[in-house]
Amino acid sequence: MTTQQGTPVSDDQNSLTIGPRGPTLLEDFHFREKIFHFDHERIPERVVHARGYGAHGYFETYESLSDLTSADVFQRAGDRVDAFVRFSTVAGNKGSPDLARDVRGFAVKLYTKEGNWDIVGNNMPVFFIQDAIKFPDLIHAAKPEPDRGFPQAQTAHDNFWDFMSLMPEAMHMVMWIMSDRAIPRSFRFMEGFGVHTFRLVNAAGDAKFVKFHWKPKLGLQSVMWDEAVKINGADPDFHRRDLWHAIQSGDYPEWELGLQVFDDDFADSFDFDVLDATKLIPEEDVPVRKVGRLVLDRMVDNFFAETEQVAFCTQNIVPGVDFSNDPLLQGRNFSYLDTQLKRLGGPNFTHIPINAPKCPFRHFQQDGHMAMHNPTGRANYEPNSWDGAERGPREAPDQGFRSFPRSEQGEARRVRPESFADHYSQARQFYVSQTETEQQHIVDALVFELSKVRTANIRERMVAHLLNIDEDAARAVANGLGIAELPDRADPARQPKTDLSPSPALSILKNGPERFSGRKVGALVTDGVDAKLLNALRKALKEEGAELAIIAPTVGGVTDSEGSSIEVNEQIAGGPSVLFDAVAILPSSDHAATLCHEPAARAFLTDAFRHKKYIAYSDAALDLFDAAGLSDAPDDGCVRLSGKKDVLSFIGQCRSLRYWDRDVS
Ligand code: HDE
Repeated sequence: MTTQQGTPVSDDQNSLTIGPRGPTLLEDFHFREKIFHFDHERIPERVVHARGYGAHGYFETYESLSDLTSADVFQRAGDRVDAFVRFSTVAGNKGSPDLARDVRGFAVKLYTKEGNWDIVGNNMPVFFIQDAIKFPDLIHAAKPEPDRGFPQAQTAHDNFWDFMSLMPEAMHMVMWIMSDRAIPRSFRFMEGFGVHTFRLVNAAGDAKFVKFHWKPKLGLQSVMWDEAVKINGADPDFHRRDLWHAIQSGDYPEWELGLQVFDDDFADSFDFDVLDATKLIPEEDVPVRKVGRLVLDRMVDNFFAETEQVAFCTQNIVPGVDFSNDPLLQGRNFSYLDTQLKRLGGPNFTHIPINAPKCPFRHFQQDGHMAMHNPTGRANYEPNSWDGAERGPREAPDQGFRSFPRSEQGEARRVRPESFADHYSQARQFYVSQTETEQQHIVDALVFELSKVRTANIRERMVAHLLNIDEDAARAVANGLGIAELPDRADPARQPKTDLSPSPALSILKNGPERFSGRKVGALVTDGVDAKLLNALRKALKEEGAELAIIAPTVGGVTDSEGSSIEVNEQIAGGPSVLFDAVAILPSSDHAATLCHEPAARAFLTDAFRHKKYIAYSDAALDLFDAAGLSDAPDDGCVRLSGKKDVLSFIGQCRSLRYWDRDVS
């Protein structure tokens, strides 16, 4: 061990004092340096998206897109560039739980040969507001109320819904955040969206509009709200642990990059303005073309150095990509550079390895706090008349980034475009595109959140907006809130369209996985567990690409029916069923009573049942069903395991993730 200066350290246990009990000496430079450094370990957390988790990987292009864009990353099939991704929640602070009802950030940095390209997206394709000038208000309203400092990582409070109810433009996004999209099962099972319309520009200078999509290979999956609440208690790091575990065990998560490409004609004919970030373009109207894949295959070496210090900036684009006039995007292009200065403390944050380009870079920018790369040689300006190495870099008119030469004109005014005035049509389209189960979840979420709102007026204003979206939903929410008389419908700036076709791509349940891979079964076992059955289950899950976790009365291990010792992953109280996608209840007949007397074991089963999970069980488990008050429970979503065939049919069922038809009333 040395000091930061490299001086060898002889004693790191005791500070330097006069005599064994005397005062500490100022000359103890080792102590002074150690404490000084510790005192300065923190940097400001991100003002939004503070809680996040990052991983490394690569992006691979499927085919040349040179007809569409000159971006180097898309020129050659099979080309790979390094990538870094940070997933996040928005409202909570750095220590907030992973399963907050919230939008998830999906920020991707591609280290291309022509510079870093950041696609700083979310897991929802639309946003709350149309103009960046409202962003501070939105975030202030969502974060803890300033006088009391709570609630943390929750939108279920008066300030948030007060603001929402006064912002009709937010209604589409309200439907998204009240849907199961806001409580994903894992980062691995969620989509990402660039949200804004961007441009792709080819070598000839022809431009098309584009929207970016990330499609998870494992399909979409979310949890239920009651599970989310319980997961937050049982494992507040559920999402980061999931990503860590998947990557460490070699099960690398993968997303495909999809492009929705369209031209001015489509933009002009589309029902909504493509510059309005509260609108999406249904995939049924403009299909998503898959052009490459993103694979995450390496965790960071150090969380702070990489995940905390990574600086995403929407303005980091590369030749062949350009912005649109979306006013939200334009505002972000200002904000991200600004925020990095505050967070990372100086203008040289690109010198931090995670932010540095991996391609050669040369410029005349110099000095400043913590400067690591300064120009070498004599010239630090251009033009200059020096030769050779002293001359320094020069601009490259042919290869360098050129903004798409669009023409703009008009008066400088503060005005919201007329074409942004429809606030309800796509909110309705989203709602009617959901399955009945998903619609019920949206209604339940609205009732839950608005029931936390103390001001009756605010609750009513929200119902007044819902009446413009779907009358049945509005009535159901009003009922849930105990509003006897429906308020008048909110006065819309433009009459909503009620005839937009449903878009199946907007539903999670219509876009689930084909297999159970990447998921986990929790098996609740006791001593004497049927060895053959457990092995068959473990083997079949492995073949499916899924995992088995063993939950038992003690963590010290259990002995199976053949006398072998089985490693236990969780003690019952620490491994509730909310942590698993499906469960197996496999006590031996000699020890079933132990489970029946254990409240956590009964809760394991009742929760799995209530959360509509597939449940495999052995004969002896029926005692636990009785003890849990579920004597009549075994239904078509419960599979009695007596041999290998049953194991396979259980896994076959698990592929549909939940038994939504279960009646839990
Ligand atoms: Fe952000 N956003 N944002 N945002 N955002 C930040 O930049 C901002 C918006 C998004 O993992 C901040 O580095 C404004 C939309 C992600 O490090 C800040 C507006 C979308 C992340 C900022 C928006 C996003 C951020 C805070 C309204 C989806 C986390 C820390 C115009 C398309 C990136 C930071 C990471 C972070 C500003 C709206 C996504 C303050 C002004 C829309 C994923 O610059």
